[in-house]
Amino acid sequence: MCYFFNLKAGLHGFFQKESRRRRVIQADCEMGEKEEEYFEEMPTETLARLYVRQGFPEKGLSIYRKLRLMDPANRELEKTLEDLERQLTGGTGQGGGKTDERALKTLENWLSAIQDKKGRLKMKESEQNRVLVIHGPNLNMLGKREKDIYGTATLDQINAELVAAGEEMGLSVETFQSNHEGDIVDRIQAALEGCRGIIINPAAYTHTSIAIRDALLLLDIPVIEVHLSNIYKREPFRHKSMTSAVVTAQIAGLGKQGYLVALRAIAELIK
Ligand code: CA2
Repeated sequence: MCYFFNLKAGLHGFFQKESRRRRVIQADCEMGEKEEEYFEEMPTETLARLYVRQGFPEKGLSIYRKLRLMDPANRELEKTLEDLERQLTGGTGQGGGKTDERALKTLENWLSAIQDKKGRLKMKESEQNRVLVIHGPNLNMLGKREKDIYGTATLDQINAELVAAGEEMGLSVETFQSNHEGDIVDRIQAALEGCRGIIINPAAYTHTSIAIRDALLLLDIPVIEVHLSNIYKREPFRHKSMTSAVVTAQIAGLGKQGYLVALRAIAELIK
């Protein structure tokens, strides 16, 4: 009796193993891989995990696929397989693509991650390098009147050039124009918060404003005074600047180029 049961159990085991082996072979054939491989290598989750961990995810994937065919109701296995396929195909969920297509996709993902990171770093860098450009009274009329003295470019054009040049230099350029002395003082005071440099054309206030001079004295960042015209070649009342003695440097007579020279100088000074 005992022998009979042992024999029955043995046969049962043999048939179970055999049918499992057949399913493996069938899985193998379905995937177009070689039959012999599976006699050498019995697919188990441990083996699949090992392959993935050791840096052979494709091998691991192939074993997981076979395991799924053998145990299609295993939800956990299904999920592991999906995750691995997603990793290998860069999130497309297609597991059957060619290896080089997958490699390309992975490289593309890496590249876009690197580009994102680079963009964020560049943004951070320029956010940290804020430079303020202040234009005093009547400069909003540039390019509209007195073109022979101040040039043909409008204030908007000058500002756009400065913003673009700033981007090239890793600077975030903010521009501000006001016809009111107190507003200019307020803006200079606000620059105490995180601004790395100032370019200022105080226009007519150059020759009169002790308030702007005092405000500039509060700062310990590079400040460059710019004038479109050469004020020393003009009427005597323009020869005196209230601000020149409290700024880092003064540029006069280069037209709109003077602002770009000043920006380059600030970029160098804050490096
Ligand atoms: O040369 C400069 O940049 C000045 O700062 C310009 C001031 C002037 O008072 C300074 O002495 C030198 C004047 C800016 C007035 O801008 C205008 C632009 C177009 C039309 C009329 C005025």
